[in-house]
Amino acid sequence: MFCYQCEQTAKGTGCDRFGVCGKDPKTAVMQDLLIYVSKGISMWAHRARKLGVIDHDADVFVVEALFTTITNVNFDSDSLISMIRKGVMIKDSIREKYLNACSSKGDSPEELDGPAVWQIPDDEEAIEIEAVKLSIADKLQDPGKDITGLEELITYGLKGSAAYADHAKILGYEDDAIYAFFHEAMDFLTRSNLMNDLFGMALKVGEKNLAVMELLDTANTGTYGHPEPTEVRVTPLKGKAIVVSGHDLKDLEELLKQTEGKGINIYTHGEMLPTLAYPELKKYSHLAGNYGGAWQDQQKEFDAFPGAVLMTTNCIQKPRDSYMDRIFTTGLVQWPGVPHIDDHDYTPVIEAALAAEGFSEDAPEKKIIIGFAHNSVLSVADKVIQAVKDGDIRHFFLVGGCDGAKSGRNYFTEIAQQIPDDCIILTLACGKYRFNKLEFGDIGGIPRLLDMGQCNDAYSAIQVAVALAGAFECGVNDLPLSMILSWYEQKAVTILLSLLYLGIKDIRLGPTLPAFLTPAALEVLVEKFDIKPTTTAEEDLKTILN
Ligand code: SF4
Ligand code: SF3
Repeated sequence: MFCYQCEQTAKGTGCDRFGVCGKDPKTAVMQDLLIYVSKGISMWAHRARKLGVIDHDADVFVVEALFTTITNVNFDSDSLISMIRKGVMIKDSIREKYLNACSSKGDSPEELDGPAVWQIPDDEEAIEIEAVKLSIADKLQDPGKDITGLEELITYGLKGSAAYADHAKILGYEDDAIYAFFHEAMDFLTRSNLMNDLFGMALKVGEKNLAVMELLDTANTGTYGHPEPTEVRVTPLKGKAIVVSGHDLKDLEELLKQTEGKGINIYTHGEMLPTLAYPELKKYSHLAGNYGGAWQDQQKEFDAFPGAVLMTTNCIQKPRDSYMDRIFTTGLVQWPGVPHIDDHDYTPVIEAALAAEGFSEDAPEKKIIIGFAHNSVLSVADKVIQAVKDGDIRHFFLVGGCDGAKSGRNYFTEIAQQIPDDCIILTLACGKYRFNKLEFGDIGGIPRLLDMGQCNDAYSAIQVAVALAGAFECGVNDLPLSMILSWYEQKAVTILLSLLYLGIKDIRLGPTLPAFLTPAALEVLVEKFDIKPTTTAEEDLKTILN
């Protein structure tokens, strides 16, 4: 196996024996093979589309396959093999449709090879041998590290976008142009490309991801209303309990409906925290608050949680035996031996919660304020703009992104703490748990810490930045705004590509730079976008504010 798609990759270079995340070699190569098969589907789907043939199964499969291979989503090689088998059938079917469309138009079909014609061996051992042959490890030799790194940058960006497209689809929001782009980009990756073209495509992924994040924003706000500033409890209440982690709002809603009146409190965890600010979700009185912090703390937190645990989307870690009988996955998340909930039937989760002890007493009350997505922030834009003009607000910092286990991530707590009192901190995604329970006070009634939501709510941050630039009649790069991003997995990659597509410069990225970007690729990013690694909180603040 070889995998270097996330920030915690072994030795900062690549996991080659076993994933630091817990991914075993078989799962790793099956994930690579799933991407390979998806490229085959896209090669045909991209060409078929040009002839007016759209295959929704092919569209959805490629998006789900990309999402499935994101860090900490699917650790179950058997389920991956089933997906690969299904993918090969979809590939053959879209190929047939393309050939038929060509013949009815009197066109001669293109002859494709590689992933387009790959066939799956019958027995599992042979599949594994093929998977090893087609994995990333081989590509590092030919076409080499520079090109492979950029191809992977594009692939990881697509993976991140696919997660957002999947969430939107679950709420009934789809966009054909977005599906078309996934196929176009996956097809592009099957060709030999020059570095410049690869950079161009990476920025195009960023551009299209803006459309995907907008679609998801429309899906979330269209279904559950606009998040509103909301005080939420971050300590548990006495009683039976279920904690829900991940990004999928629909899963939470269905669980809330099914637990109504059952005497079970529902808690959010990790990236589910922002849901407590959506009108159509917070109306449920048994949505009691948030429990715990970011994903990497789950093992000790779920261990101590006296109820059932539901993992929607990423990020799951190896469950401890202590809660193996009360943890469940849903959506594309899978862990071998963990029951998977299909079709939103949460009966087993509810039964496990009722069988568990529950909290024996109320913990001391502690609350934080969340819900500062674009609608809430822009509704007080006049006040914010005036405060900047009056010199009451000196600078805005966007400190957000993923969290992770590395000790270098203390940087993000330190910088949030050291940002001067006349500055506003915008935050989003799970990286905020490094500081979101600290006191930051306010500037003339505007809270100094504005939690904009999940990672996909980077869309909100961009909306706010663009609106501020409009009000001050300048470009986003001329605003008193600095972006300090923490990355861990591939959704952070796609957000970074979106920011680069928008021409945003001077982004500080940490705690380490991606292993898949070689010095040659980094040189281009530094030259074009002035992207910088984080240093120390003191040093970076000094440079930014001087
Ligand atoms: Fe290693 Fe990250 Fe890949 Fe897991 S996802 S195998 S930790 S690089
Ligand atoms: Fe966090 Fe996984 Fe990336 Fe949605 S939950 S940001 S790491």
